[in-house]
Amino acid sequence: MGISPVQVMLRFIAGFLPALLFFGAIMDLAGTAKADNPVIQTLYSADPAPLVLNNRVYLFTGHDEDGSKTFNMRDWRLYSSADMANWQDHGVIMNLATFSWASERAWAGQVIPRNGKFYYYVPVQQKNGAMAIGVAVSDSVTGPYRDALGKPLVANNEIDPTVYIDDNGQAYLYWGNPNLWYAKLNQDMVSISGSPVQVALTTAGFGGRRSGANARATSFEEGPWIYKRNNLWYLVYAANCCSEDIRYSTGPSITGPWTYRGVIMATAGASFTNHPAVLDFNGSSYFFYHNGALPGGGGYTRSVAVEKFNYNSDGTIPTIATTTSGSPMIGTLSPYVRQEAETIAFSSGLKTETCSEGGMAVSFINNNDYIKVKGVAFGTTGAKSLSARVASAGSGGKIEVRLGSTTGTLVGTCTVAGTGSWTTWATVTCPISGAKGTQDLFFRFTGSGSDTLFTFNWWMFE
Ligand code: FUB
Repeated sequence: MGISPVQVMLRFIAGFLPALLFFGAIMDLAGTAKADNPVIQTLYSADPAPLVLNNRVYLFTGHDEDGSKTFNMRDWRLYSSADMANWQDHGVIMNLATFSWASERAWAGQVIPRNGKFYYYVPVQQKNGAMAIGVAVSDSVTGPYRDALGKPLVANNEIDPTVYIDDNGQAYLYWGNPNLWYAKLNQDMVSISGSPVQVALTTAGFGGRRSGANARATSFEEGPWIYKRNNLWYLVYAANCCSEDIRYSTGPSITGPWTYRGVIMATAGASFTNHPAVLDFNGSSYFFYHNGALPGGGGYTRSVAVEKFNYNSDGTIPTIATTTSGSPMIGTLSPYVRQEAETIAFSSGLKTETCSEGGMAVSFINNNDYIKVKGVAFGTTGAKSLSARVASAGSGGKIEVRLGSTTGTLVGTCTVAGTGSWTTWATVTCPISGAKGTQDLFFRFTGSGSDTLFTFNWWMFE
Protein backbone atom coordinates (compact mmCIF):
# COMPACT_ATOMS: atom_id res chain seq x y z
CA MET A 1 0.00 0.00 0.00
CA GLY A 2 1.45 3.41 -0.96
CA ILE A 3 0.89 6.82 0.59
CA SER A 4 -1.14 9.68 -0.88
CA PRO A 5 0.22 13.21 -1.46
CA VAL A 6 -2.00 14.43 1.42
CA GLN A 7 -0.48 11.83 3.73
CA VAL A 8 2.95 12.89 2.53
CA MET A 9 2.14 16.50 3.44
CA LEU A 10 0.77 15.47 6.83
CA ARG A 11 3.90 13.44 7.48
CA PHE A 12 5.96 16.51 6.67
CA ILE A 13 3.98 18.86 8.91
CA ALA A 14 3.70 16.43 11.81
CA GLY A 15 7.35 15.47 11.59
CA PHE A 16 8.78 18.96 11.16
CA LEU A 17 7.10 20.88 13.98
CA PRO A 18 7.96 18.53 16.86
CA ALA A 19 11.53 18.36 15.58
CA LEU A 20 11.85 22.11 15.90
CA LEU A 21 10.19 22.18 19.30
CA PHE A 22 12.15 19.35 20.84
CA PHE A 23 15.52 20.27 19.48
CA GLY A 24 16.00 23.49 21.39
CA ALA A 25 14.47 22.23 24.59
CA ILE A 26 16.42 19.10 25.31
CA MET A 27 19.84 19.68 23.80
CA ASP A 28 22.63 21.77 25.26
CA LEU A 29 25.19 23.50 23.10
CA ALA A 30 27.43 20.44 23.01
CA GLY A 31 24.54 18.39 21.72
CA THR A 32 24.27 16.24 24.83
CA ALA A 33 20.82 14.87 25.53
CA LYS A 34 19.83 15.94 29.02
CA ALA A 35 16.73 14.05 29.96
CA ASP A 36 15.15 10.61 30.10
CA ASN A 37 12.02 11.91 31.86
CA PRO A 38 9.25 12.16 30.66
CA VAL A 39 9.51 8.58 29.49
CA ILE A 40 7.42 9.04 26.32
CA GLN A 41 8.36 11.74 23.84
CA THR A 42 6.64 10.65 20.60
CA LEU A 43 3.28 11.97 21.83
CA TYR A 44 1.68 13.52 24.91
CA SER A 45 0.70 10.89 27.48
CA ALA A 46 -1.22 11.00 30.77
CA ASP A 47 -2.68 8.96 33.61
CA PRO A 48 -0.01 6.24 34.05
CA ALA A 49 -1.15 2.79 35.20
CA PRO A 50 1.78 0.34 35.37
CA LEU A 51 1.58 -3.42 35.77
CA VAL A 52 4.38 -5.98 36.27
CA LEU A 53 4.16 -9.10 34.14
CA ASN A 54 6.91 -11.63 33.31
CA ASN A 55 9.75 -9.35 34.44
CA ARG A 56 8.51 -6.40 32.41
CA VAL A 57 6.67 -3.27 33.40
CA TYR A 58 3.63 -2.65 31.20
CA LEU A 59 2.74 1.02 31.34
CA PHE A 60 -0.82 1.85 30.29
CA THR A 61 -1.44 5.53 29.57
CA GLY A 62 -3.99 7.93 28.26
CA HIS A 63 -3.11 10.12 25.30
CA ASP A 64 -3.49 13.89 25.03
CA GLU A 65 -3.89 14.94 21.41
CA ASP A 66 -1.36 17.51 20.15
CA GLY A 67 -2.49 21.08 20.72
CA SER A 68 -5.37 20.13 23.02
CA LYS A 69 -7.20 22.88 24.88
CA THR A 70 -9.25 20.46 26.97
CA PHE A 71 -9.00 16.79 28.00
CA ASN A 72 -9.31 15.76 24.35
CA MET A 73 -8.50 12.07 24.73
CA ARG A 74 -9.56 9.36 22.28
CA ASP A 75 -7.40 6.32 22.90
CA TRP A 76 -5.29 4.45 25.41
CA ARG A 77 -1.67 3.49 24.77
CA LEU A 78 0.71 0.84 26.07
CA TYR A 79 4.49 0.90 26.60
CA SER A 80 6.72 -1.70 28.24
CA SER A 81 10.21 -1.93 29.65
CA ALA A 82 12.44 -4.53 31.24
CA ASP A 83 14.97 -1.94 32.42
CA MET A 84 12.92 1.16 33.41
CA ALA A 85 14.92 3.28 30.93
CA ASN A 86 14.15 2.01 27.42
CA TRP A 87 10.40 1.85 26.72
CA GLN A 88 8.90 -0.14 23.85
CA ASP A 89 5.84 1.41 22.23
CA HIS A 90 2.95 -1.06 21.75
CA GLY A 91 0.67 1.55 20.20
CA VAL A 92 -3.08 2.03 20.66
CA ILE A 93 -4.55 -0.86 22.65
CA MET A 94 -8.06 0.52 23.05
CA ASN A 95 -10.02 3.57 21.94
CA LEU A 96 -13.43 5.21 22.40
CA ALA A 97 -14.93 3.03 19.66
CA THR A 98 -14.32 0.01 21.93
CA PHE A 99 -17.32 1.23 23.94
CA SER A 100 -20.32 1.72 21.64
CA TRP A 101 -22.10 3.62 24.42
CA ALA A 102 -19.25 6.13 24.93
CA SER A 103 -18.97 9.52 23.26
CA GLU A 104 -15.62 10.98 24.36
CA ARG A 105 -13.08 11.32 27.22
CA ALA A 106 -10.79 8.30 27.18
CA TRP A 107 -9.61 9.08 30.70
CA ALA A 108 -7.62 7.39 33.48
CA GLY A 109 -7.87 3.60 33.74
CA GLN A 110 -6.08 0.58 35.17
CA VAL A 111 -5.51 -3.01 34.00
CA ILE A 112 -5.40 -6.07 36.24
CA PRO A 113 -4.81 -9.72 35.28
CA ARG A 114 -7.11 -12.47 36.54
CA ASN A 115 -8.36 -15.84 35.32
CA GLY A 116 -5.84 -15.78 32.45
CA LYS A 117 -7.36 -12.56 31.14
CA PHE A 118 -6.66 -8.84 31.49
CA TYR A 119 -9.38 -6.48 32.68
CA TYR A 120 -9.17 -2.79 31.81
CA TYR A 121 -11.32 -0.39 33.85
CA VAL A 122 -11.68 3.10 32.34
CA PRO A 123 -13.83 6.20 32.75
CA VAL A 124 -15.54 7.50 29.63
CA GLN A 125 -18.32 9.93 28.90
CA GLN A 126 -21.61 8.31 27.96
CA LYS A 127 -23.73 9.62 25.11
CA ASN A 128 -26.05 11.15 27.73
CA GLY A 129 -23.12 13.32 28.90
CA ALA A 130 -22.52 11.62 32.25
CA MET A 131 -19.26 9.86 33.13
CA ALA A 132 -19.23 6.11 33.74
CA ILE A 133 -16.74 3.30 34.31
CA GLY A 134 -16.48 0.70 31.56
CA VAL A 135 -14.59 -2.59 31.63
CA ALA A 136 -12.80 -4.15 28.68
CA VAL A 137 -11.17 -7.58 28.54
CA SER A 138 -8.35 -9.16 26.58
CA ASP A 139 -6.57 -12.50 26.40
CA SER A 140 -3.25 -10.68 26.11
CA VAL A 141 -1.77 -7.77 28.04
CA THR A 142 -1.09 -6.03 24.71
CA GLY A 143 -4.71 -6.40 23.58
CA PRO A 144 -6.89 -6.21 21.64
CA TYR A 145 -9.28 -5.19 24.45
CA ARG A 146 -13.03 -5.53 23.83
CA ASP A 147 -15.96 -4.16 25.81
CA ALA A 148 -16.85 -6.88 28.30
CA LEU A 149 -20.43 -5.73 28.90
CA GLY A 150 -21.72 -3.51 26.10
CA LYS A 151 -22.76 -1.05 28.83
CA PRO A 152 -21.14 0.69 31.82
CA LEU A 153 -19.99 -1.36 34.80
CA VAL A 154 -20.76 1.56 37.14
CA ALA A 155 -22.44 4.80 36.17
CA ASN A 156 -22.53 7.44 38.91
CA ASN A 157 -20.90 10.29 36.97
CA GLU A 158 -17.53 9.80 38.69
CA ILE A 159 -14.14 8.78 37.29
CA ASP A 160 -10.67 7.27 37.71
CA PRO A 161 -10.99 3.58 38.64
CA THR A 162 -8.22 1.71 40.48
CA VAL A 163 -8.44 -2.02 41.09
CA TYR A 164 -6.77 -4.51 43.46
CA ILE A 165 -7.28 -8.12 44.49
CA ASP A 166 -7.13 -8.63 48.26
CA ASP A 167 -5.31 -11.61 49.85
CA ASN A 168 -8.59 -13.51 50.20
CA GLY A 169 -9.21 -13.20 46.46
CA GLN A 170 -11.82 -10.48 46.77
CA ALA A 171 -11.28 -7.80 44.12
CA TYR A 172 -12.13 -4.18 44.86
CA LEU A 173 -12.68 -1.24 42.56
CA TYR A 174 -12.11 2.26 43.96
CA TRP A 175 -12.92 5.40 41.98
CA GLY A 176 -14.15 8.93 42.35
CA ASN A 177 -14.10 12.67 41.80
CA PRO A 178 -15.45 14.58 43.71
CA ASN A 179 -16.39 11.72 46.05
CA LEU A 180 -14.58 8.45 46.74
CA TRP A 181 -16.29 5.11 46.18
CA TYR A 182 -15.48 1.44 46.34
CA ALA A 183 -17.28 -1.70 45.25
CA LYS A 184 -16.55 -5.41 45.45
CA LEU A 185 -16.07 -7.06 42.07
CA ASN A 186 -17.41 -10.56 41.55
CA GLN A 187 -15.01 -13.34 40.52
CA ASP A 188 -15.87 -12.64 36.87
CA MET A 189 -14.35 -9.14 37.31
CA VAL A 190 -17.09 -7.63 35.14
CA SER A 191 -19.90 -7.34 37.68
CA ILE A 192 -20.31 -5.65 41.05
CA SER A 193 -21.24 -7.50 44.23
CA GLY A 194 -23.79 -5.48 46.22
CA SER A 195 -23.97 -1.71 46.06
CA PRO A 196 -21.05 0.73 45.80
CA VAL A 197 -19.96 2.20 49.13
CA GLN A 198 -19.20 5.90 49.48
CA VAL A 199 -16.08 6.48 51.59
CA ALA A 200 -16.48 9.13 54.30
CA LEU A 201 -14.04 11.89 53.36
CA THR A 202 -12.84 13.14 56.75
CA THR A 203 -9.81 15.34 57.41
CA ALA A 204 -8.40 12.57 59.63
CA GLY A 205 -8.56 10.25 56.65
CA PHE A 206 -7.66 12.54 53.77
CA GLY A 207 -6.22 15.77 55.20
CA GLY A 208 -7.54 19.28 55.08
CA ARG A 209 -7.97 21.19 51.85
CA ARG A 210 -4.96 23.30 50.88
CA SER A 211 -5.71 26.98 51.14
CA GLY A 212 -6.50 28.41 47.70
CA ALA A 213 -7.70 25.07 46.34
CA ASN A 214 -11.27 24.61 45.14
CA ALA A 215 -13.72 24.13 48.00
CA ARG A 216 -14.06 20.54 49.17
CA ALA A 217 -14.10 18.88 52.58
CA THR A 218 -10.68 17.22 52.32
CA SER A 219 -7.60 17.20 50.13
CA PHE A 220 -8.88 14.24 48.08
CA GLU A 221 -9.49 15.23 44.47
CA GLU A 222 -9.27 12.26 42.06
CA GLY A 223 -7.01 9.56 40.62
CA PRO A 224 -6.96 7.06 43.51
CA TRP A 225 -4.35 4.26 43.29
CA ILE A 226 -4.73 1.43 45.81
CA TYR A 227 -2.23 -1.26 46.79
CA LYS A 228 -0.93 -3.24 49.75
CA ARG A 229 2.61 -3.39 51.14
CA ASN A 230 3.78 -5.14 54.32
CA ASN A 231 0.28 -5.54 55.76
CA LEU A 232 -0.57 -1.91 55.21
CA TRP A 233 -2.99 -0.60 52.58
CA TYR A 234 -2.04 2.53 50.68
CA LEU A 235 -4.41 4.89 48.89
CA VAL A 236 -2.43 7.41 46.84
CA TYR A 237 -4.39 10.16 45.08
CA ALA A 238 -4.30 13.51 43.34
CA ALA A 239 -5.14 16.10 45.96
CA ASN A 240 -6.39 19.68 45.93
CA CYS A 241 -7.12 21.50 42.76
CA CYS A 242 -6.01 23.30 40.83
CA SER A 243 -3.09 22.73 40.59
CA GLU A 244 -3.13 19.30 42.14
CA ASP A 245 -0.44 17.76 44.27
CA ILE A 246 -0.17 14.08 45.27
CA ARG A 247 -0.95 12.82 48.76
CA TYR A 248 -1.73 9.51 50.41
CA SER A 249 -3.53 7.75 53.21
CA THR A 250 -3.01 4.31 54.74
CA GLY A 251 -5.29 1.81 56.42
CA PRO A 252 -5.30 -1.61 58.10
CA SER A 253 -7.61 -3.07 55.46
CA ILE A 254 -8.56 -2.44 51.86
CA THR A 255 -11.63 -0.59 53.07
CA GLY A 256 -9.77 1.48 55.67
CA PRO A 257 -10.35 3.17 58.00
CA TRP A 258 -7.99 5.61 56.29
CA THR A 259 -5.41 7.78 58.02
CA TYR A 260 -4.02 10.78 56.17
CA ARG A 261 -0.22 10.54 55.73
CA GLY A 262 0.76 13.70 53.82
CA VAL A 263 2.22 14.96 50.57
CA ILE A 264 4.22 12.72 48.23
CA MET A 265 4.78 15.12 45.35
CA ALA A 266 4.18 18.83 45.01
CA THR A 267 2.48 20.22 41.92
CA ALA A 268 4.42 18.94 38.92
CA GLY A 269 5.29 21.84 36.67
CA ALA A 270 3.09 22.96 33.83
CA SER A 271 0.28 20.46 34.32
CA PHE A 272 -2.51 21.19 36.81
CA THR A 273 -3.24 17.45 37.16
CA ASN A 274 -0.63 14.85 38.03
CA HIS A 275 -2.34 11.43 38.50
CA PRO A 276 -0.20 8.99 40.56
CA ALA A 277 0.64 5.30 40.42
CA VAL A 278 3.04 3.28 42.58
CA LEU A 279 4.76 0.05 41.61
CA ASP A 280 7.33 -2.38 42.99
CA PHE A 281 9.52 -3.93 40.30
CA ASN A 282 12.73 -5.93 40.51
CA GLY A 283 13.16 -5.11 44.22
CA SER A 284 12.72 -1.35 43.86
CA SER A 285 9.80 1.04 44.23
CA TYR A 286 8.69 3.46 41.54
CA PHE A 287 6.39 6.47 41.53
CA PHE A 288 4.64 7.32 38.26
CA TYR A 289 2.87 10.61 37.55
CA HIS A 290 2.38 13.03 34.71
CA ASN A 291 3.60 16.58 34.20
CA GLY A 292 3.75 19.10 31.38
CA ALA A 293 7.49 18.87 30.84
CA LEU A 294 7.73 18.25 27.11
CA PRO A 295 7.92 21.24 24.77
CA GLY A 296 4.36 22.45 24.19
CA GLY A 297 3.37 20.73 27.44
CA GLY A 298 0.66 21.99 29.76
CA GLY A 299 -2.57 21.03 31.46
CA TYR A 300 -3.94 19.29 28.38
CA THR A 301 -0.64 18.21 26.81
CA ARG A 302 0.85 16.12 29.57
CA SER A 303 3.62 13.55 29.78
CA VAL A 304 4.15 10.48 31.95
CA ALA A 305 7.27 10.43 34.10
CA VAL A 306 8.68 8.07 36.73
CA GLU A 307 10.91 8.36 39.79
CA LYS A 308 12.54 5.61 41.83
CA PHE A 309 12.10 5.94 45.60
CA ASN A 310 12.65 4.11 48.89
CA TYR A 311 9.99 3.77 51.54
CA ASN A 312 11.00 5.06 54.97
CA SER A 313 11.66 2.31 57.53
CA ASP A 314 8.22 2.90 59.09
CA GLY A 315 6.50 2.34 55.74
CA THR A 316 5.79 5.98 55.07
CA ILE A 317 6.48 7.39 51.61
CA PRO A 318 9.09 10.16 51.35
CA THR A 319 8.50 13.38 49.51
CA ILE A 320 9.47 12.73 45.89
CA ALA A 321 10.80 15.41 43.56
CA THR A 322 10.28 15.49 39.81
CA THR A 323 13.47 14.95 37.85
CA THR A 324 14.51 15.08 34.21
CA SER A 325 16.85 12.11 34.68
CA GLY A 326 14.09 9.67 35.67
CA SER A 327 14.81 6.29 37.21
CA PRO A 328 18.17 4.53 36.82
CA MET A 329 18.42 1.75 34.30
CA ILE A 330 18.25 -1.86 35.48
CA GLY A 331 20.96 -3.93 33.78
CA THR A 332 21.90 -3.37 30.15
CA LEU A 333 20.36 -3.83 26.72
CA SER A 334 21.82 -6.31 24.22
CA PRO A 335 22.56 -4.95 20.74
CA TYR A 336 23.09 -8.46 19.42
CA VAL A 337 19.44 -9.50 19.39
CA ARG A 338 16.75 -7.82 17.30
CA GLN A 339 15.57 -4.65 19.03
CA GLU A 340 12.46 -2.80 17.98
CA ALA A 341 13.23 0.72 16.74
CA GLU A 342 10.33 1.92 18.92
CA THR A 343 12.28 0.88 22.04
CA ILE A 344 13.37 4.33 23.14
CA ALA A 345 14.96 6.00 26.17
CA PHE A 346 14.56 9.44 24.63
CA SER A 347 13.84 10.75 21.16
CA SER A 348 13.40 13.96 19.31
CA GLY A 349 11.05 14.88 16.49
CA LEU A 350 9.81 11.50 15.41
CA LYS A 351 6.61 9.55 15.92
CA THR A 352 5.55 5.89 15.86
CA GLU A 353 2.91 4.09 13.85
CA THR A 354 1.55 0.60 13.24
CA CYS A 355 4.06 -1.32 11.12
CA SER A 356 2.97 -3.25 8.02
CA GLU A 357 5.34 -6.04 9.13
CA GLY A 358 3.59 -6.29 12.53
CA GLY A 359 4.00 -4.37 15.78
CA MET A 360 5.08 -0.75 15.61
CA ALA A 361 7.68 1.22 13.69
CA VAL A 362 9.32 4.60 14.12
CA SER A 363 7.85 7.02 11.60
CA PHE A 364 7.85 10.69 10.56
CA ILE A 365 11.67 10.69 10.72
CA ASN A 366 13.10 14.00 9.53
CA ASN A 367 16.58 15.46 9.24
CA ASN A 368 18.26 15.76 12.67
CA ASP A 369 15.71 13.64 14.55
CA TYR A 370 17.22 11.09 16.86
CA ILE A 371 16.61 8.08 19.10
CA LYS A 372 18.54 7.45 22.31
CA VAL A 373 18.81 3.85 23.53
CA LYS A 374 20.29 3.68 26.99
CA GLY A 375 22.88 1.25 28.39
CA VAL A 376 23.68 -0.78 25.28
CA ALA A 377 26.23 -3.51 26.14
CA PHE A 378 28.53 -3.86 23.13
CA GLY A 379 31.09 -5.92 25.09
CA THR A 380 34.86 -5.90 24.87
CA THR A 381 35.16 -7.09 21.26
CA GLY A 382 32.54 -4.66 20.07
CA ALA A 383 30.17 -4.57 17.13
CA LYS A 384 31.31 -4.98 13.54
CA SER A 385 28.11 -4.10 11.69
CA LEU A 386 24.57 -2.79 12.08
CA SER A 387 21.50 -4.07 10.29
CA ALA A 388 18.44 -1.82 10.17
CA ARG A 389 15.00 -2.64 8.78
CA VAL A 390 13.70 0.39 6.90
CA ALA A 391 11.19 1.54 4.29
CA SER A 392 10.90 4.76 2.31
CA ALA A 393 8.58 5.98 -0.42
CA GLY A 394 10.90 8.96 -0.71
CA SER A 395 14.63 9.09 -1.27
CA GLY A 396 15.66 7.81 2.16
CA GLY A 397 18.50 9.27 4.21
CA LYS A 398 21.20 8.16 6.59
CA ILE A 399 21.39 6.64 10.07
CA GLU A 400 24.38 8.00 11.95
CA VAL A 401 25.37 5.66 14.78
CA ARG A 402 26.85 7.66 17.65
CA LEU A 403 27.89 6.97 21.24
CA GLY A 404 27.08 9.12 24.26
CA SER A 405 25.22 11.93 22.52
CA THR A 406 23.94 13.06 19.14
CA THR A 407 27.35 14.60 18.54
CA GLY A 408 29.30 11.80 20.23
CA THR A 409 31.74 9.45 18.51
CA LEU A 410 30.47 8.38 15.10
CA VAL A 411 30.97 4.61 14.87
CA GLY A 412 29.18 4.02 11.58
CA THR A 413 26.66 5.35 9.08
CA CYS A 414 24.00 3.32 7.30
CA THR A 415 22.63 4.67 4.05
CA VAL A 416 18.91 4.13 3.46
CA ALA A 417 17.77 4.27 -0.16
CA GLY A 418 14.16 4.64 -1.25
CA THR A 419 12.36 1.28 -1.24
CA GLY A 420 9.43 2.40 -3.42
CA SER A 421 6.76 2.56 -0.72
CA TRP A 422 6.26 2.90 3.02
CA THR A 423 5.35 -0.77 3.21
CA THR A 424 8.24 -2.15 1.12
CA TRP A 425 10.85 -3.03 3.72
CA ALA A 426 14.56 -3.61 3.22
CA THR A 427 17.37 -4.54 5.59
CA VAL A 428 20.38 -2.26 5.19
CA THR A 429 23.74 -3.17 6.73
CA CYS A 430 26.75 -0.94 7.38
CA PRO A 431 30.16 -1.44 9.04
CA ILE A 432 30.63 -0.33 12.64
CA SER A 433 33.96 0.49 14.26
CA GLY A 434 34.72 1.47 17.85
CA ALA A 435 31.41 0.49 19.49
CA LYS A 436 32.68 -1.23 22.66
CA GLY A 437 31.69 -1.36 26.32
CA THR A 438 28.31 -0.21 27.60
CA GLN A 439 27.17 2.94 25.87
CA ASP A 440 24.18 5.17 25.39
CA LEU A 441 23.49 4.61 21.71
CA PHE A 442 22.20 7.40 19.50
CA PHE A 443 20.68 6.91 16.06
CA ARG A 444 20.80 10.34 14.44
CA PHE A 445 18.86 10.60 11.21
CA THR A 446 19.95 12.86 8.38
CA GLY A 447 18.75 13.55 4.87
CA SER A 448 18.22 16.40 2.49
CA GLY A 449 14.58 15.80 1.70
CA SER A 450 12.04 18.02 3.46
CA ASP A 451 9.61 15.09 3.65
CA THR A 452 9.78 12.10 6.01
CA LEU A 453 13.08 10.37 5.22
CA PHE A 454 12.15 6.77 6.03
CA THR A 455 10.45 4.57 8.60
CA PHE A 456 12.41 2.27 10.90
CA ASN A 457 11.14 -1.09 12.12
CA TRP A 458 14.04 -2.78 13.95
CA TRP A 459 17.81 -2.92 14.34
CA MET A 460 20.50 -5.40 15.36
CA PHE A 461 24.28 -5.25 15.62
CA GLU A 462 26.48 -8.18 14.64
O1 FUB B 1 -6.81 12.59 31.96
C1 FUB B 1 -8.12 13.02 32.23
C2 FUB B 1 -8.31 13.22 33.70
O2 FUB B 1 -7.35 14.14 34.19
C3 FUB B 1 -8.08 11.98 34.54
O3 FUB B 1 -9.18 11.13 34.54
C4 FUB B 1 -7.75 12.60 35.85
O4 FUB B 1 -7.16 11.72 36.75
C5 FUB B 1 -6.83 13.71 35.43
O5 FUB B 1 -5.53 13.24 35.23
